[in-house]
Amino acid sequence: MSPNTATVSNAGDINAANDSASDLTVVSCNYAIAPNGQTFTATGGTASVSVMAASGCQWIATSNAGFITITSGSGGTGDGAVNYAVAPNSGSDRNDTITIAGQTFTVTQTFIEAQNPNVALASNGATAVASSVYNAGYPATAVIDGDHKGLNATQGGVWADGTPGVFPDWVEVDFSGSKFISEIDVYTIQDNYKQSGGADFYDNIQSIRNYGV
Ligand SMILES: [Ca+2]
Ligand SMILES: [Ca+2]
Repeated sequence: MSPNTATVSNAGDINAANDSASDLTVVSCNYAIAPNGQTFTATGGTASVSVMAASGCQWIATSNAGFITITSGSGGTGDGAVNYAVAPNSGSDRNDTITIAGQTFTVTQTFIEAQNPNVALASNGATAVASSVYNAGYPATAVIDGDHKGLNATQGGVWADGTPGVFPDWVEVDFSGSKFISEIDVYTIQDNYKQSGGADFYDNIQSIRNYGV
């Protein structure tokens, strides 16, 4: 039978004149799903979609992406549910679909880096400049080397300004593009660093007092 045609007949009736039909009802299957989409974090997870259909109306569900797996309910008749799983996302933000009973269900998944990177590291693309430097042993780049266990830069230590007693001084770190910042840690001279044969350094008087983003 053509999808566009409904035919009723009585092939066993030798008297065609007796065939009759007072009325004819043809049920068309309409489908709906709820919700129409869902967002997942980078860790992924599982969820369910409800399918609403009249009794006797068949439907199927097909994932259109490798990271979306239908775990149960890949097809049914009448009302039903599709359960699916979304894999962890270690790449970039992504979205794709499941086709359910001819409807489009959209899965959106964000990407969050597995670790919280220190975006103020030269190795992560940061750069640093300062208002002045004490000498080449205390460059601005000392604050983006990831090491705060010493005094001068060769020890992993500090930036120091070149204008003693004159304020303000500043050091600026620029990240490699826009970043979401959740935490800022400022390290000063290693706690009460004692210079061999020289002056002691106390971080309560030699430290950055203010910072901002
Ligand atoms: Ca350092
Ligand atoms: Ca100064």
